Amino acid sequence: MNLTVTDVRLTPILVADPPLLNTQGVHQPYTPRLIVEVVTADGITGVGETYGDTKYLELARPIAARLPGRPVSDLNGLFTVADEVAVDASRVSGRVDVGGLRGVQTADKLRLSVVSGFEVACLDALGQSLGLPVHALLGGKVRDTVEYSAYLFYKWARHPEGVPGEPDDWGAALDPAGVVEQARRFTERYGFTSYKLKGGVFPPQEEIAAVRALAEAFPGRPLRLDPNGAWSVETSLKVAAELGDVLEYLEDPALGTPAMAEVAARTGVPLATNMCVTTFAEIEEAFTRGAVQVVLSDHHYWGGLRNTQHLAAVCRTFGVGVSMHSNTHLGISLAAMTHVASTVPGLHHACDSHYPWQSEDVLTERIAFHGGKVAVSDAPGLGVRLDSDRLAALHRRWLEDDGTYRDRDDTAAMRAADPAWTAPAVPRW
Ligand code: GKR
Ligand code: MG
Repeated sequence: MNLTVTDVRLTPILVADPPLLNTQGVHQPYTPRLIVEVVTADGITGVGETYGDTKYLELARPIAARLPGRPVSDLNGLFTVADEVAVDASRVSGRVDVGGLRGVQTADKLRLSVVSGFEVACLDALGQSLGLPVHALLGGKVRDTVEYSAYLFYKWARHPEGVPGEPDDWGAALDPAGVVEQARRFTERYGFTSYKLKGGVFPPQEEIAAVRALAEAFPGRPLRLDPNGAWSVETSLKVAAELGDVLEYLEDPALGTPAMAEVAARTGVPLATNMCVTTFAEIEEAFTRGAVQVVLSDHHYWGGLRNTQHLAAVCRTFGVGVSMHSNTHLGISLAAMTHVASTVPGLHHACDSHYPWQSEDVLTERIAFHGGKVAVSDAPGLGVRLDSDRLAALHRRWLEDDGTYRDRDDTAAMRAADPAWTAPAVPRW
């Protein structure tokens, strides 16, 4: 067996995304993703997926160039290689990360997000070489299925007039009835039994009404509301008081650890985050101040599957829960999320996934949800196969794009409908 990397292919693509609303604006009709292929001397190809915006691509290229000749098993070496690559200062200084949802952009956060795509591809190649599933390389699964929640969004029926985009059959969801209807469809199509509503779009009373309507339609089911830090401490406390009896947790009601700590100190409703704990350096303050009760990992920005396991271990040590949130992603990332989630003990909350919103994928077979769960694959590697024709078609879309969609910008996308739109000041309410 020869585990030496002989080739690395990077393919940026644009994938169709519906007009989902969030506090920043609306999803673009096409979202950039980067597909990573790592080829070994034995001709085995491992696949990974991460953000595909220009700043990630710029960093992925020099890292890819340094991998041939190294073994795919050298996962720690990926971090060393990434550290050797300089990050263009203009990509990080004074910029906010991931549409403003992950604090200030730093060179380290950029590097970790890129490393995650290579780590997953190397694990896939290594698993295929050894005849072992990725979960076995991570120490073994402790469950056979991973539960996901329906990820509900306020949504327009279609992208704004004059904007290209693929049609979808989800319809609009702009009020409590629309949200409940969307949740019903999620349940019918995928069997989800817990629900997360992306908030921060409408005034809190309207979003409270939507969660109440969900509680009536699905009594006893776990519900979450995530306004991405759009509320003040006082507003967060009012929402917690009004919805405390039906919420599993409130996700990032207020922005930043100090505000979250204040909310946490004055409510019994658990708080979850994927915004104020996004790096290992942010853990100490958040945990010692009791700011969060659940950390939602995202293996892309935590630097991969093994770092997600490390995060889970730290959370366990401090009695803080762990689960996962998601961003627009395809099946390779869902497979990776499922493998790592299967290895995490004490996963008490369903992970969320954007995958049902993605009508397109680069796999030969879509990953299926049954009863809201994904079965953990025991096939070697991730257990997925790349469809090279689909990959080429989505790459062609990226090549033909004039640059409008190569960098995700929900605020700019909203301006197509409302030219005066600017991302609202936080807190908005
Ligand atoms: O896709 O609109 C979105 C989400 O708001 C995403 O960007 C967030 O990162 O889903 C994420 C979250 O849980 O905050
Ligand atoms: Mg969130």
